[in-house]
Amino acid sequence: MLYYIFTLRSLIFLGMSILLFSIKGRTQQQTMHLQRNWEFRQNGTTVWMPATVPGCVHTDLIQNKKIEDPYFRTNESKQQWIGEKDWEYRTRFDLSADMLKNKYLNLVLEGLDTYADVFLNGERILDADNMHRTWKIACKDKLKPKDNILHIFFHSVFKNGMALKESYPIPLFQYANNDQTIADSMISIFVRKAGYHFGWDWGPRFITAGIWKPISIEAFNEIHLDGLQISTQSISKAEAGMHARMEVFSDSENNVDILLSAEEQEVHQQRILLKKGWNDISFNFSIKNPRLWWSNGLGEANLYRFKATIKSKEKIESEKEIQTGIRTLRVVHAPDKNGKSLYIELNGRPVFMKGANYIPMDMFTNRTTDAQYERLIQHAAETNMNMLRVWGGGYFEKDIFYNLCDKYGILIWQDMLFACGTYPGTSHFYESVTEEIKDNIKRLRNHPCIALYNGNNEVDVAYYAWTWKNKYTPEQQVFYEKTMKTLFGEIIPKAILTADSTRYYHPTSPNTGYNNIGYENGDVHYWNVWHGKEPFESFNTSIGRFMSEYGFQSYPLLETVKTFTHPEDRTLDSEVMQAHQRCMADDMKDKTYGNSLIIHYMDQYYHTPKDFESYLYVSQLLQKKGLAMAIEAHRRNMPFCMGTLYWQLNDCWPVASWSSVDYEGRWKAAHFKVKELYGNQMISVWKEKDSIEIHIANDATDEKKGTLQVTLMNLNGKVFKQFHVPVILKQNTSSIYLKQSIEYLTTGKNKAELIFTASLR
Ligand code: BMA
Repeated sequence: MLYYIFTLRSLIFLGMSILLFSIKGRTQQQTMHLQRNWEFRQNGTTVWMPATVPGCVHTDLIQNKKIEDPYFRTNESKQQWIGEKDWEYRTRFDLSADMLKNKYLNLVLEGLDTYADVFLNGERILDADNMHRTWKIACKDKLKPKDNILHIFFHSVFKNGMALKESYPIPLFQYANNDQTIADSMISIFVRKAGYHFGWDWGPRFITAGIWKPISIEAFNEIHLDGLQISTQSISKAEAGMHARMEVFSDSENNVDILLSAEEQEVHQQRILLKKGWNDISFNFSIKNPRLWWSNGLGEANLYRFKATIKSKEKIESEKEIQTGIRTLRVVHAPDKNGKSLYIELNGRPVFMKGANYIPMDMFTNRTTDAQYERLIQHAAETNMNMLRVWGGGYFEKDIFYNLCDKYGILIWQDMLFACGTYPGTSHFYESVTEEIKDNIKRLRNHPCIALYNGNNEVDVAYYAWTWKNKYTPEQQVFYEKTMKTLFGEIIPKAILTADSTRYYHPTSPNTGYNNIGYENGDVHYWNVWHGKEPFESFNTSIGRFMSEYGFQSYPLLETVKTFTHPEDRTLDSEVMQAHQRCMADDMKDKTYGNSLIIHYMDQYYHTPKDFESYLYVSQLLQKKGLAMAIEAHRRNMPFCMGTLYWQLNDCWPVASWSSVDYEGRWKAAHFKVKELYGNQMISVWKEKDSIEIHIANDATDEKKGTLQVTLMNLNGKVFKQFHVPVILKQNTSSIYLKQSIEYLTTGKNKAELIFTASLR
C-alpha cells in the first residue's frame, strides 16, 4: 500500500515536472503546413482556379469541372493536351512571430512533379527536375510576417525530356505499351518521373504535373535532430541488441545530452560534444524481453515507439519519434547444393514469401485515400500474403503504405525506380538519382516491413534477353554497359548505403535472366505463360529459387466495367473496351493482342462464353486456374523455391489486367483462390507419371498433427475410395503424404466423371 502511494505521488510529481519542463524548455522546432489558399492556372491564361495541395493538374481540372472523368470511355485520348502544357500554382501565407523568431526556416517541398521553378516572394529559389526528390531550401531571409507568396511554375515534361533525349549520345529504349508514338514514350527514361505515367501494359497515359506531396516550413534553432534510425542487430528471448543512428545539425560546438526511450522507458543516455555542422552519431543499446515483429501468419507484428531527445542544459533542443519493429532479417543469396539460394530469414527462421507485385493504386497519386490504402493492404493480409513487391515503374510509396505493411506484417521488396528500359548515364542523372534514393531510403529505413532493396525491374533482361543489345553498335554497347555498371553497381548501392547500411541490395530483378536462363541462381520472372503463349502446365516445370513475377490477365468485375462504359460499349471489341486493354504486341499497334491471348488460353481450358458478362467471368476463372497451378508448383517445391509473387495485386484504373483485385477494390476469382493457397497449410494434388501424389506445404512455426482425408467419387457424389492418413506436418516443409497409382484408383471407372478431393482435418 505504502509503495502504491509512493508510486502514485511520484507519478503526479513526474507528470508535473514534465509539464513544467516542457513549458520552460520547449523546443522551438516547429512545422507549418502550406496546404491552404492554393490556386492554379494554365500558363498563358488569366484565370486562377482553386487548387488542392497535395494534388495534380488533372484532379484540379476535374474538381473545377474543366474535364470529365479521365477513366470514362475513351476520355484518356481527349486529355493528352494537359501533359503538353505548362501550369502554375501559387499560394499566399502568413507566418507567426513565434515561427519567425527561429534561427533557421526551411521550405520543405516533399514532392514536385516534375520540372518546377519555385519562386518565394518573387525570388527564384529552386529549379526542380525530379518527382521523387524532397527539396529543403533555407529561406529565413526571404520570409516575412504577412503575405508571403509561393509561386511554382511547372514546365511540361516534353520540352525537357525531348531536349535530354536529343542531347544524349546514344538512343535509349523502353518497353512502354501505349498507343502514343515511340518517340514520346522514350522521353520517360530521361525524366525522373514515375514511369507508369507514360503508359504501361495495364495503364493509361496521363502526364501529370503538380505538387504531389506536402509543402511545409520547418523551423529550428541551434540544434536540429534531422534523422534517426533504429535497427536490430541481434535477438534472443531475453534481450535484443539494438543500434541507433542519428543525424544532427549543430550551428556551433555544443555539449548536449542525448536521450533515447522505447515505449517511454529510457534505454540510453549519453553526453556528447556536437561539432559545428553535421554530426553522425551512433550507439548500441538493448531492449529486454523484446516482443518481436513477425510477418503475417507467423506471429504478431509488434511495433515499438522510439523517441530521441537532444537537451542542452535544461532545454530540449530537438526531438524525433519513430516507430519500428524489433526483428532481424537476412536475405540469403548464397551458394548451396542446388545453385544459389534466394530466401528471407526473419528472426533466424527461413520464411517462404507469398505475395504479389504492387503497382500504384491510381494514375493520380493524391486520389488514393488512407482508407483505400488500408483496404488494399488488408486484402493482401486476409489472403495470407507476407510480401509485396513495390515495382520500379511507380514511385516510392507514401508513409501510410509502409505503416500499414508494418502493422499487417507484410514484408516489402522495394525496387528502385527503374523499369524495363535502358537508362542514361550523365553526371547530372547520377547525382539526381543519388539524392532521390537518399531522400527516400531515409524515410523508409525504420519500417520493419522493408526486406530488401532492388536496383531495377528488368533492365538487364531488356538489354540482354530481349536483345536490345543488338540495336547498338559495338562501341555503343561498350558505352551503355559501362553506364549500367556504374548506375546499378556503384551509384545506387552507394546512395542506399549512405542512408541505410542494414539491408541487402539486389542489383536487378530478375537476376537470373528471363524465362529460361539460370533458374537455379536467384529470382525469376516467368512469362512463357502469357507473353510466350505456353500452356499453364509449364508453370509446373519452370520453377526458380524465387518467383518474383509471373501472371495471367483477366477482366474486372462487371460492376467495375459499368463505371467506365455505356451499355453499348459492353462488347469485347468495342473501342471503349479496347482502350481499357493495354497489352499490345511488340509493335504497339495490335490493340486486340491482350484479348486474343485470353481467348487463346480460354479455348484450351473452357468453352466459349455465351455473352459479354460470361466472358468477363470466365476470364477470371481462367486467371484463377493459371495462378493456382503456379502457386501450387512453387510451394510444392519449397525449399528449392522460397518465394512466389504473382503479377499483380491491384490496378491503377479500371482495366483488363493481371490484377487479382480490380481498381474498385473488388476481388477477382483468383484472389479467393490465392487466399486458400497462401494459407499456412496448402494441399496440392499432383500427378507424377503413373501416380497421384498429395503434397502438403506447411509454413507454420510448429508441427501440425492431423488427418489427411482423400476421397475419390463421381459427379453424383458416389464415393469409390476414401483414405484417412494420420499426418504430422513438420514446420516449414513441403512433403508428399499419400501416393497412389492411377491404375489402382481408376480401373473400371469412367475417368471423365471422377473427382478427387483432399482435405486436412
Ligand atoms: C512484368 C512487369 C511489368 C509488366 C508485366 C506484364 O515484366 O515488370 O513491366 O507490366 O510484366 O507484362
